[in-house]
Amino acid sequence: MASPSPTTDTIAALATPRGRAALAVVRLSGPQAVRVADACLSGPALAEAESHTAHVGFFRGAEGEEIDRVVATVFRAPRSATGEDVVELSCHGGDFAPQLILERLYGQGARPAEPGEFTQRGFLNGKMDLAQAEAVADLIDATSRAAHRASMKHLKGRYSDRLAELREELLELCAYIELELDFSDEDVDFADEERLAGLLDEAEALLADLIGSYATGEKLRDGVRVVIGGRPNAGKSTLLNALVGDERAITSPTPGTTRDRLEADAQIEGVRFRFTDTAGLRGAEGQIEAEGVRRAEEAIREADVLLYLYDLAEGLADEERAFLEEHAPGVASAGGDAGEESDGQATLVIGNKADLLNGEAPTPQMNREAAGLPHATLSALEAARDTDRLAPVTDFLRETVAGDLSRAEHSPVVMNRRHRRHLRDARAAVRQVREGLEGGLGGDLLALDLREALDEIGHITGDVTNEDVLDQIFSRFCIGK
Ligand SMILES: Nc1nc2c(ncn2[C@@H]2O[C@H](COP(=O)(O)OP(=O)(O)OP(=O)(O)O)[C@@H](O)[C@H]2O)c(=O)[nH]1
Ligand SMILES: [Mg+2]
Repeated sequence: MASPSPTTDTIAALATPRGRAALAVVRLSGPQAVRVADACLSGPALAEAESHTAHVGFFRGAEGEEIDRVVATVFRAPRSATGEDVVELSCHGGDFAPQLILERLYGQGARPAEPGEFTQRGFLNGKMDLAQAEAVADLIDATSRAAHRASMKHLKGRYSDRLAELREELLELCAYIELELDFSDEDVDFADEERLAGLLDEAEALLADLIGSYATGEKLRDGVRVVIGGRPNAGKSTLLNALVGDERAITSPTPGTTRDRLEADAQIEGVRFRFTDTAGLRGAEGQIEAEGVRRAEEAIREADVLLYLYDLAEGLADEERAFLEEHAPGVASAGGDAGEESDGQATLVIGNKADLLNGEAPTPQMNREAAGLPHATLSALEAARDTDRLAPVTDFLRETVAGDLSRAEHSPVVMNRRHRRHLRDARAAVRQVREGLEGGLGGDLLALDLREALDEIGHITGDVTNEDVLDQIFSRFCIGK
């Protein structure tokens, strides 16, 4: 994006999607917003209008012809979303009125807004910090109720509050080190060192908590990746179809029907689950099949959750049990763990085709075969017709995100990779302070590392930033936002 000059340019854009609709909204922001709108409107004189008032009038073309009847709402600087004068024109939707209106506004001196430019101006004018501005984009991009809820919380500033808390903590440390102590001095009071170590612990704990929350944030933002694995003919594709309520995958009694990964989505409890059906795992016979198996294994490695299917009548083969032990160490993580790297793969072993057992309960031997992992019996075929029968699977899936949902409800979760990077760098800097302290480093050097940690936090909130980064962030937005 060209470098913004919010004090001079007036920008205009359509804030609603193009195409057939009852209404559309065209936004104007900048010092000339009111003048430009007034030049095109007959009826109200916005120049005299008070802030936060709405006015009905005709929007006219260059020749004075009527283009549309609109409602113009005026927001005066600084009490607007951008902090500048803003006029919002509600016009009729469709392909023509909004475009004609925009062209006329451009003719009067407004220029087309870049993606995210309205929000960027709001940020530059102190209306919100960068983390909140990014939450606006997340809110628009949300593909599930859970993601929407989490971004809404960020927008309301709860995440920014937590970052402010962290900043305070680091500033206190800085002050302590810079002003009060010289740790290279032999006579440093033991109590002072204790206090400093305590402050470092608190800062590190706050950072660890935020960094650890990214695993949850990622699941809420992109969905939980669930892979359906198992041998050929186990009923994987049948289960996928049942889970998404649609005949997405081809099923057939011929083993080896599915050759490639196939993805389909479903929402459970407001969370998006992204299911991947895979080729059956077996010693491959041909090149295509070998590639299918390779892709299946890759999908299994990448997933948050593995649903491993086998045919109850056949039981689990030795190599399957070995596979399960290797790929799923039994860490049925609920995702609520604060540790960063400990998010193991939740695995449910499913004995399928229970309908063929003629009502016989699965034998203890079958349960033993689950390699110590959670186990359920199912008839994917019947579940496809009657979704209530999917309960053993959907209950398990619900359980795997229960920790994430409760975490997102009670504390801020990091949903942004850029933020995680800065948080990790901040943690590295704090760790360096601790090492420096142990190595008897002088206070001025320790303070340098702390300043670096503070800078990293500043990059998230936008207190420390540069134009390129801002451009990159705001270019993710839609035009008109
Ligand atoms: N009776 C019964 N048949 C089932 C059940 N689940 C799947 N089947 C049948 O088993 C056969 C194989 O099912 P698929 O879903 O294609 O199996 P798959 O695991 O995807 O097989 P590949 O793609 O070849 O690896 C089909 O004929 C299904 O109708 C079940 O619960 N009960
Ligand atoms: Mg299949």
